[in-house]
Amino acid sequence: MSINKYCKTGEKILLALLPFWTPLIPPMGIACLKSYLKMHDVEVTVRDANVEVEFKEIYHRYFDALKKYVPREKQGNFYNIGNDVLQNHMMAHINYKEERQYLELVKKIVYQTFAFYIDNRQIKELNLILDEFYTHLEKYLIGLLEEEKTAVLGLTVYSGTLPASIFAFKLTREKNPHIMTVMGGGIFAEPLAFGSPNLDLFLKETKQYIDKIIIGEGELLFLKLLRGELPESQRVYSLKDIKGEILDITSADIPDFSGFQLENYPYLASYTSRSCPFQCSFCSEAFQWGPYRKKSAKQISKELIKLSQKYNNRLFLMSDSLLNPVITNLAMELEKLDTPIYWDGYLRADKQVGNIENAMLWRRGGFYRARFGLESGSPRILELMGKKVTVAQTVDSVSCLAFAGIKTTTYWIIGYPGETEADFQMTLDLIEKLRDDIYEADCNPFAFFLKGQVNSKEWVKRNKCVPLYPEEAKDMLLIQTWMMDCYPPAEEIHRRLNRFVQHCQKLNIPNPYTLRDIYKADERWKQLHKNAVPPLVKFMGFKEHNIEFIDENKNVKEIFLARNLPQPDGDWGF
Ligand code: B12
Repeated sequence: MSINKYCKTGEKILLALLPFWTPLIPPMGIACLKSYLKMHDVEVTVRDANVEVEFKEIYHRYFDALKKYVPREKQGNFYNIGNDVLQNHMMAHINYKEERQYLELVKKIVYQTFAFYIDNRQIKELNLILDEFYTHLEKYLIGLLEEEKTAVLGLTVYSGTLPASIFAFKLTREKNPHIMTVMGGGIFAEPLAFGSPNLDLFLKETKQYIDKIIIGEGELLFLKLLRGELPESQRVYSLKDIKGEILDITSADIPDFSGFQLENYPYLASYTSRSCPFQCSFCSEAFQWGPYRKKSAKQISKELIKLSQKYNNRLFLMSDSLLNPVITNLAMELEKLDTPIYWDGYLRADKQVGNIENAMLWRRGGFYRARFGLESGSPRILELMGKKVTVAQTVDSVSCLAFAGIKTTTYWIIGYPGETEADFQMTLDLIEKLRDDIYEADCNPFAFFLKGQVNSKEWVKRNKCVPLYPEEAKDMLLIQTWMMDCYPPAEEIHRRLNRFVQHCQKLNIPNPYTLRDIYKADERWKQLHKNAVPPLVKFMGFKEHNIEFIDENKNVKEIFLARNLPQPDGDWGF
C-alpha cells in the first residue's frame, strides 16, 4: 500500500518518459526514483512511451520528410542535429497563435540547424506529421491516466521530450484537474538551469498546469514531497530546500526496471557514481548533481550481477558522468566473474587510459565501449576548455583501448568560442591519424547556456549574448536559445560540422544511428582489431539464448601489431 499524502486507496503515482528520447536504456531517472520510493513503502507505476511502435514510426516519418528537403551537402550528422529542429518545431506547433509568425519561426529553426530555407509547403507537410503525433499522444495519455487511476503524474523531462511533456501536463489539467502534476529530469541541467531567465519564464508560463517542479537529484525531494514534508505553498524544490542533503548512493537499492518493456532496449543501465570531479568549461554535470560520490567496486559488481540476473541482460550502459575514478577497481572485480558482464560508459582520455596493461585489464573485466569526450585536436582549444588532457594523451588513450578491442566512440565539439580554422584542421588531422582506432566519431556544434555550464558566467561577462529567435518566438518556444557574439559565427560552425562529417566518411569512420549501421560498424571493428568486443547483435541474440560469447573476454591476448600503439618502452610503432 502507498504511504503518501496524495493517493487515496487504489490511486497511483505514475512516472513516465514521453517522446522523443531514444530507447537505448530504460529511463534511469524513473528507475532510481521507483527503487528509492519502494524502499520507503511508496509504490509507483512507470511508462516509457518511446518504445511504442506508433511513436517510433512518426519520428522516422518526420525525419524522412525533412531529409528529402535538406540539400545533401548540408545534412551534417542529420539525426543528431535534426533533433533540435524536431523539438523546437514540436514546441512551436502546440503554442502558436498566429500562423504567419509560426511559419516564419519554423523557417528560422530549420535555417539555424541546416543553413537552408525550407518553404511553406514543406513546413505544412511536416505539420501534418506533427498533427498526427499529437493526436496519437492525446489518445495514449487519456488511456494511460484512466488505466492507471492516476493521482500523481510525474514526468522525467529532457529537451527532446519537453514539447510532449508540456502537451501532457496541459491535457491532464484539462481532463483530470485533480491529478497533481510534477516535473523533474535532465533538462534542468542546462536550458532550464537555476537562475536562468529561461527558468523564470518557464515557471510563469507553466503555472496553470505544472504543480510541482523538482530540480536536480530527485530521490530525497520526491519522497519528502509525497509525504507532505516540504512546504506546500512552494512550487519549485531543489536540494537547497533540504539543506543540501544529498543521496547516500551506497545505501540506495539497485534501480528498479520492473514495469518497463525491457526487450525493447539493447542495454540495461546502472551507475557507480554521481556528479563529476572535473570542471570542463562547457559542462554542467557538477552543477546538476552537487558533490561527487562513488560506490565501492565490490558493491557495484554485486549490483551489476543482481541486475543482470534479474532482468536477463549482460550489457550495461553506465550512466555516470565519468567512469575514470572507478574503472580499474571495477574491472578487477568483474574480471573474476565466470559469466562476464559487459559495460559501456563515459571516459576521459587521461594518463591511466593510455596504458596498455590497463586497457587489457578493462577489456578482460568486460569494458565494452568507451564514450570519449575528446572534443578537439587543438592543444589551445583543449586548454581553453579546461580539459586538462593533452593531444598525446588522447592518441595514447584511443590507441590502447582500440588495441584491447574496446569500441571507441569519440565525441567532438565544433566551433568552441575562439576555434580558428587552424584549430579545426588539427581536429581533422587527429581524426585522420587515429582513423583505424576510432570506432565511431560524432560531433556537436558548441552549445552555450546563460547558466549551468562551468564557464557560463565568464562567457556572459566577456561577450554580448543575444536570443537567437525574435521576441515573438518566446511564447511559442517557452525556452530561448542564446547566442554569444564571438568567432566562429553560426554559419561557419555549420560549414565545419559538414566538413567534419565528410572527412569521417572519406576515412570510412562510421557514425551509426540505426541497428543496420551498428552491425556494419561492428564488422569493421572486428576486421581492424583482433581483440574486438562481441558485436551488439550478439547481445540482442543473448536474450534469445545465444550464449556463444559467454566467456570470450577470458581469451583476450596481447599481440603487439597495432599501428598507433605505444609500445611498453614508450616508443611508437608507426
Ligand atoms: C547516459 C546518457 C546518455 C546516453 C543514453 C541516452 C538515452 N537515450 O537513454 C547517450 C550517450 C546515448 C546520450 C545521448 C544524448 N544525451 Co545524454 N546523458 C546521459 C547521462 C550521462 C546519464 C543519464 C542518466 O541516466 N542519468 C541518471 C539518472 C538517475 O538521472 P536523471 O535522469 O537526471 O534523474 C534524476 C533527476 O533528474 C530527478 N528526476 C528525473 N526525472 C524525474 C521526474 C520526477 C517526477 C522527479 C520528481 C524527479 C526526477 O531524479 C532522478 C534521480 O536523482 C546524462 C547526464 C547525467 N549524469 O545524468 C546525459 C544527459 C541526459 N544527456 C544530455 C544530452 C543533451 C544528450 C544528447 C542530446 C547529446 C547529443 N547532442 O547528442 C543525446 C541525445 C540522445 C537521445 N536522443 O537519446 C543532457 C540532457 C540535457 C537536456 N537539455 O535535456 C544530459 C543531462 C547531459 C547534460 N548535462 O547536458 N546520453
